[in-house]
Amino acid sequence: FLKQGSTVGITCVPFSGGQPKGGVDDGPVEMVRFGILDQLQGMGFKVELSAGMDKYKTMKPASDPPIGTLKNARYVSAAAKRVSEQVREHCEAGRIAVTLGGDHSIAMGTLVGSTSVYGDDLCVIWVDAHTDINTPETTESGNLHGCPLSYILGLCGEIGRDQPFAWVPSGCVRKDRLVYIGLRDVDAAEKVILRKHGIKAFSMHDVDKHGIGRIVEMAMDHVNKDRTLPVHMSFDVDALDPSVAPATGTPVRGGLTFREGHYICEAVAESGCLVALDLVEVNPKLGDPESLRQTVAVGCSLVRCSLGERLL
Ligand code: 5AB
Ligand code: MN
Ligand code: MN
Ligand code: MN
Repeated sequence: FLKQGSTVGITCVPFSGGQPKGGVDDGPVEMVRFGILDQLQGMGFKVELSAGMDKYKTMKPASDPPIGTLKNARYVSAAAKRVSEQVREHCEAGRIAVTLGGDHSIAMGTLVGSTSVYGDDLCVIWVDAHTDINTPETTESGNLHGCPLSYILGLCGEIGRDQPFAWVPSGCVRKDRLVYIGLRDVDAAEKVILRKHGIKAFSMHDVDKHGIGRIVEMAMDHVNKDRTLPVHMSFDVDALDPSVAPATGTPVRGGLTFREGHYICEAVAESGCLVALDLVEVNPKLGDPESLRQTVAVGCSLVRCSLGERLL
């Protein structure tokens, strides 16, 4: 994994269709402008960038009426399908697949891409204030960035398995290979889903109680006891406290500190198991220029740490 591959495959996904706020589609370009590609090259990686990032903006179908409460379902599906192909190519070539979002609905694509190569060995560490596990039946907002995991784990009812998402191999990630860190805003219906399926989750309460070092160890022990399986980390920047990452669409108070967020990334890098990373929900249009700079900078720094940048 991280040790063997020295090439990082980056997929920029300027996409905001999984939620209502414009601007999150500018996340990737701002991170590139901030220098993430050069920074990774500076760390000694060869960097391969997926082609055609502008194409995402042109994929919006002429007509995309709601399916149940789901908004932009066809648009999200088309974008996520393309993401899945780009991530699969990187994984097939043995590159570490880094996807810069965009809203979190694109994780439907990144996880289909990584599991299509690594199969159900793949472990998922989902760092987020939210669980993003609403089904098309339970989502109240109808925003698909709150739903990707229900599709991936195969928890959707009929609406989810039907078009336009029939291409998603439902159940491609095993429920016992998913673990959450950072939760503090979970919908009632999502709590029922977690309990029903016994999905392992560490909330901010658990982080306060045990400390981040212990939490990451427990999370890894749950999904990857021997530290031999491939890991896909999906990092929603809103896992961080809004004082650390203010420019994001659904901020929630009481999040991870700057160091706690970085510690997770450093520990995952140290495990040597990382094969794919998503960094999503950076929205440069929300807040003043300083909030923007701070959030983009922290996003880039989380990516570098996940790929092994060391303090000493
Ligand atoms: B994010 C909420 N649960 O379904 C919903 O930012 C929020 O990718 C989802 O974690 C937040 O709309 C999605 C209320
Ligand atoms: Mn979130
Ligand atoms: Mn999320
Ligand atoms: Mn969010």
